[in-house]
Amino acid sequence: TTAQRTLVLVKPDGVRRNLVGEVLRRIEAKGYSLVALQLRTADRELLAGHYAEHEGKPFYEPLVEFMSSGPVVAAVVEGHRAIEGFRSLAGATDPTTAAPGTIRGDLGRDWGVAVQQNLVHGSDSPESAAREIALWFPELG
Ligand code: DAT
Ligand code: MG
Repeated sequence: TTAQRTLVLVKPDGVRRNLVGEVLRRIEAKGYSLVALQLRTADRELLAGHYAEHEGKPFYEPLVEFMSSGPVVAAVVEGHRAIEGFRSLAGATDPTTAAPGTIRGDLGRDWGVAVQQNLVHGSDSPESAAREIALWFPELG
């Protein structure tokens, strides 16, 4: 089967800027379905698990600080090749170079804020997706 599940986050900047509906609209317009959805402020323990691959990097501390600064929307999104497909909807990590038409390219701001404030997260592989879904939605496991 080609159906995949991916873990999507609308980061605290997206929630603060009232862009949750816009992000979910783009996901649904693409034809993906929501399997699970929650609004929640993540604690450092959850974020340490989520961003384990980045531990020790210079941007790790500010990233965890930012990600715990307010509520995020966490979603499990399902559809045909949804892992790669949502990464494509999101655009490149840096909003400056993210292509127009993408979430980060259209809506991301990089003036006066750090690059971690790039609105959304999407799992980058089937292994990451399984790990991240288990962290954020243990009841789905
Ligand atoms: P992505 O979110 O596109 O998968 P990533 O996994 O490489 O990017 O990094 C996770 C987050 O960390 C990213 O969304 C923003 C932040 N980040 C990445 N590289 C950074 C850097 N060089 N400086 C500051 N923040 C960075
Ligand atoms: Mg990543």
